[in-house]
Amino acid sequence: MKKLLLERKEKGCKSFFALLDPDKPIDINKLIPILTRATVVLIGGSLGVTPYDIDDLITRAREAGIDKPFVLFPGGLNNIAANADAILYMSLLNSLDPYWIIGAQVAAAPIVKRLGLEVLPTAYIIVGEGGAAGHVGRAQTIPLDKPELVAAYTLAAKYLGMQFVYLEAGSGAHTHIPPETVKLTRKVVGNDVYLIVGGGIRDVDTALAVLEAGADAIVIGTLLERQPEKATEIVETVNSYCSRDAS
Ligand code: 1GP
Repeated sequence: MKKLLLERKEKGCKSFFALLDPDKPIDINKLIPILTRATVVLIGGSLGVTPYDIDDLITRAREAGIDKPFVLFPGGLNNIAANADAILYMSLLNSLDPYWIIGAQVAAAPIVKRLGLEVLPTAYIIVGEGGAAGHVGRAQTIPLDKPELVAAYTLAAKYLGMQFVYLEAGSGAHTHIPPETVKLTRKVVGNDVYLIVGGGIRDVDTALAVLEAGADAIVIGTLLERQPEKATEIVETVNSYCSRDAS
């Protein structure tokens, strides 16, 4: 999984993470055009999700022919499930509660080991509204007009050895992470951090702006069910990046 993402980055390709929240109604068949084009399928949610829901969803998706890596995006210990391939092993760096910085990770570690999940060491940084993740994770969210703080957190993550950094505006956020923030962050940390950006991305232009500013991957959740045709347009744009660079 990690290899797949880093190889794509190396080639100048961008990646599309399709996020499924098992707490919301999901019609897998309707999502097939998007999920078959996605780089990975993220699964998780802040509320109301059990490992059984996640395992069931992965089984249904595989039965529907979705042959993709399924990666846990855990909203808590209740999101660790055996059928997944890998886990974003996240520390919410700007939480005010040590539980979300290291407590949950200690409790999760033996379970992750027992299940044999591939681990992607990930800093999770919440910016702006923050949504349910910000509330549940007791984040001191970074103001949208303070890109230098986002860059400083990301640099700290890099110095702590975290290879992946997820900049989160919150699911369904009215304002996504500004491309200028991504650009400054990329400039400050260099190219060796894998930058994932999500929350409130709803159209091709925004997706492109965020990717061109330096994100390696974007996460799309809300749009999948609400406007699948728009999500399909975005995934196609993301996937055209490799060919665009080659031309
Ligand atoms: C949420 O970043 C993800 O954790 C995706 O956000 O639902 O707004 O696409 P959206």
